[in-house]
Amino acid sequence: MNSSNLIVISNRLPFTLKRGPDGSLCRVPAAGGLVTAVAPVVIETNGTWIGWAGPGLSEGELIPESLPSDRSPTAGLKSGQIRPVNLTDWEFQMYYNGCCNATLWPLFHSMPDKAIFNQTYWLAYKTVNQKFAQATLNDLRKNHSNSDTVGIVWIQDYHLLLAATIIRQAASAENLNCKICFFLHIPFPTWDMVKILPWNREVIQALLDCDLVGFHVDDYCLNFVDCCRRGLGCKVEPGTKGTYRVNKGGRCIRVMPHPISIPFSRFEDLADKAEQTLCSDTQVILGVDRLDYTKGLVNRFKAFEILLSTHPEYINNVVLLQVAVPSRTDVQEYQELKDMMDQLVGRINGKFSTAYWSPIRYIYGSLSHSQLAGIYRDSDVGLITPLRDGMNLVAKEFVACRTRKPGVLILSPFAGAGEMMKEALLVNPYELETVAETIHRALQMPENEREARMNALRSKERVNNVEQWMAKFIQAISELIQEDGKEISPSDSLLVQAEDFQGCLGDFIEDGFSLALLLDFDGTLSPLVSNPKDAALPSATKDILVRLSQLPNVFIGIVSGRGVEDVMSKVGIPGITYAGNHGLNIIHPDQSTYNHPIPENLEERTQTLLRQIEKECCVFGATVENKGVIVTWHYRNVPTEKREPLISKVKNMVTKAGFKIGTAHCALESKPDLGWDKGKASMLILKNAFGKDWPQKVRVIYVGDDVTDEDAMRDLKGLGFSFKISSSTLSMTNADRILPGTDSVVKLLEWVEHTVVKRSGVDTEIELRVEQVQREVEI
Ligand code: ADQ
Repeated sequence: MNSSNLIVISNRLPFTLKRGPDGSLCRVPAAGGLVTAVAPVVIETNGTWIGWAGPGLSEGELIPESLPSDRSPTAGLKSGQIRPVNLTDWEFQMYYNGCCNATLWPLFHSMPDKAIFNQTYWLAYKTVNQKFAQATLNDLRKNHSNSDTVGIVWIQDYHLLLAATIIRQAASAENLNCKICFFLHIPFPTWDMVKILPWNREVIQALLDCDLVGFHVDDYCLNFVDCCRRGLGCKVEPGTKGTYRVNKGGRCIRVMPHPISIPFSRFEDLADKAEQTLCSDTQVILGVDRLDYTKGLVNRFKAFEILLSTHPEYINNVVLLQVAVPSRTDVQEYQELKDMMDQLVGRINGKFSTAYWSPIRYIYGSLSHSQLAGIYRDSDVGLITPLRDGMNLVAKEFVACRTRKPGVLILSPFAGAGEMMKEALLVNPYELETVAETIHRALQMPENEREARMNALRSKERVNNVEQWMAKFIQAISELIQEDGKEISPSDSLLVQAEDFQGCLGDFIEDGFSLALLLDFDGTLSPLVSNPKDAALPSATKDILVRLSQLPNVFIGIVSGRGVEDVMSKVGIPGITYAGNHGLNIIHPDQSTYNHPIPENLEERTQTLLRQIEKECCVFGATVENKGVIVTWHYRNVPTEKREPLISKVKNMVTKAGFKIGTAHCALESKPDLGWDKGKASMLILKNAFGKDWPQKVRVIYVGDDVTDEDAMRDLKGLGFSFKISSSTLSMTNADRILPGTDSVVKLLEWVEHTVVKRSGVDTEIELRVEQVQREVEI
């Protein structure tokens, strides 16, 4: 990491803050493995740690320096290296308790029934990701603007899935020298799960705005690259050392399995020094977890109950010691789990307890690492059976602490650790009888087998410790810098390559099908301009549309909000379909027309409204456009500070006159509620051109940039493929893909032309060959 600084972004800072009796703040160090491994590198590279400081820090208050007595890994982190991000109570509630823990956490653990999908949560999540990204950008601007040193931004976990997009867009625009990396601490689920998330595309796209993405194990990498392929149509290739390379927008994103671990020797030391904690007259089965439904505690207790019923010899002789740390106590699912656990413990203890013995000892609380080390060391069986878990560090801590006698580890294969620690007894936590039998096997396991299994586990974990995890990251990032150079490549959203279209449309444009291109005009074919009258079709776009219109089996329709005559004269290509006024008026290639029925006196009412808007609201550069039954008021030229009152005034007039309000780019429209839109018009155009069964005959590509295009994108979903033009990949849309601007539409049209010509070329070749064969047969 020569000439680089490490900038870590995590939901929380690597310590908490406590206010003393005199009102001053002091740091309380966190002792997790991540902090232990990462903090020294942040310190050594004079890097930065960005995170939420907790509710204790007031706005503008400074982070205190560490106390002289602080021996933790973060002690050397100067307060100037820490950028606290402040969250309001509301943000914390919606972003953390809401989106992170009630939406993403259950879904990413493949428990969609527990997930809540809520727009407000999601908006708060975006806002908070924006805050973290801004804090990062401030740091990059200060230290890495046109600089030789690379800022290695390392985003941690599911709280910050969107931050990379915001960072990359600004960094590429401002020439900030950085590489963006991401590490996910929880599982990355299958595409079937991911697509349940209404905002899945934004999430995948944002991860692809990184340079390097790490997951604990290969399974999660495979799930992720599968989502890139199936969700965004990316090309994926195998890389070196078990990595993958995802190609998107001309960039290559490295995806690597990167199993996290623990500071092994620290746990070993703690175990050596820990006091005797457990008495030795009963065998102890140990569970240590945050109280979380993913950790499988209910199943574990039920399996233990089965063990006591099927093997009564354990009554009075075996104890299940469960330590459960209170977690996310504000979230309802967790409160319900707590109640369920209390009842379950009560029921099982009530059923089996004797005068001197109870089967379950249940600690609802946190223990220090040295207390934990003692019980890890002195228990007999580690029972770690999550239903789903990113890695699970407890399994590794248990192994590290077996310094006196081997003990047996029972582990769920649904934890990342299960993929690495094959010498443990692996058991499916959903099969309760099998779990009970596995506990029995562990309790009865001969010493030799215990020793062989535990020795193998310990020697592997000793090497694959968290320091090695950090070293692997540094190695990967150094290789990446060497390969790519230091400069940040532009954001995906600014670059579209032919291969991207091949990925998403390659299979869609099939032989035997015609192709229909339905295209919006302003902002799609022609770049947006301040006066709509000045909009023009660029000559390159026109040339390619003309060529496409002459190809057999290619149909073109222009679907615009402009009046139909207007858009027809702007495009000026004969032999294609034009739909104006959002589809109210259509002119087919044979010059036949469709005009949507309009109620009596509608035009008169519209003209009255038009005059009123003209008189009262066409000030400060605002103009009004008369489109018959649609009136468009443009405020693009109105100074920003003068817009708000005018917009409300126009909205009021439109509603009072009994019309619907439509919003467009710097424009408001008054529309009659005719139950007609670009979607319905598109259907009509396709039916008219190809008949009722058009979906069996034609492949439809729709491209638009406007809110009114969303109707068509929604109606064509599943029947065609749509692109939305938007400068933000984080915008909500019914479209299948987002394209960044009108330039990318030209690339799309070029790709379509190339593909269609190539295919018909191949067809012709085949026909020629068939003819030749037939001639030969005749001779
Ligand atoms: P967690 O879900 O928190 O972490 P885990 O990996 O088991 O799960 O880490 C828990 C940590 O909390 C351990 O270090 C353990 O010692 C500590 N702990 C547990 N119970 C405790 C108790 N009663 N008292 C004190 N400490 C206790 C997330 C993912 C995991 C992933 C880690 C790291 O969900 O899958 O392994 O991040 O990436």
